[in-house]
Amino acid sequence: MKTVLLMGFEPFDQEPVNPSWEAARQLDGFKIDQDVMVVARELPCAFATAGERMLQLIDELRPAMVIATGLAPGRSEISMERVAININDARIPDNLGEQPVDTPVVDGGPAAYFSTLPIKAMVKAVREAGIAASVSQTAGTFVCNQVFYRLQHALVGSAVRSGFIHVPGESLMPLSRLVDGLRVAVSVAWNTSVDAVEVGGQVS
Ligand code: PCA
Repeated sequence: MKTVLLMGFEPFDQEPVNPSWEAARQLDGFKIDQDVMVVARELPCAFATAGERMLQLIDELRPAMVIATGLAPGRSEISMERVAININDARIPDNLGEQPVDTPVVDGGPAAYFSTLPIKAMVKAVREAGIAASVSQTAGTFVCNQVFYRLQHALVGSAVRSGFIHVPGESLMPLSRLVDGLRVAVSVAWNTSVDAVEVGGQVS
């Protein structure tokens, strides 16, 4: 049995729940096909511990694909992130009270990494399921971007594809729709080796 590791975050910024983990946990044990299963795990929302926990999970579970998810409270669409950047710039303290400003995620690392997931195919499939989705050109500069960058840094050059999905707050997308959308996104990510070419992007 192969594993697709799907991660979500604990609550942060005084919110009682984080829909990224609430949705991911509902997909724990979901079989994408006969020999591929989703394993869901929760990450702490702290610069000092989130990346370490993620690397531990990869070590322990030896996943064939890794998808991290996090909450982007103001967004109304499921966002397939294109790029992780090598900068921490926290607007608020994390759950351990740390608030790094303009520090690198990885000292001496490249400026950025691209997702190795088929993000356009994922957006297309989620939209076809009637659920709002888009490609996002920034995962921010808080803990989610840090985890995304460290994930891509750890797996660069490996056969294990990986990436990040930001999810809307619960007032903008009910949890059941989010679970449906993530299920589609994860399945399509696994089953698509060459990304679709779809017009998108932003002029500015
Ligand atoms: N969202 C935050 C961190 C944890 C989460 O769910 C972010 O976008 O960085």
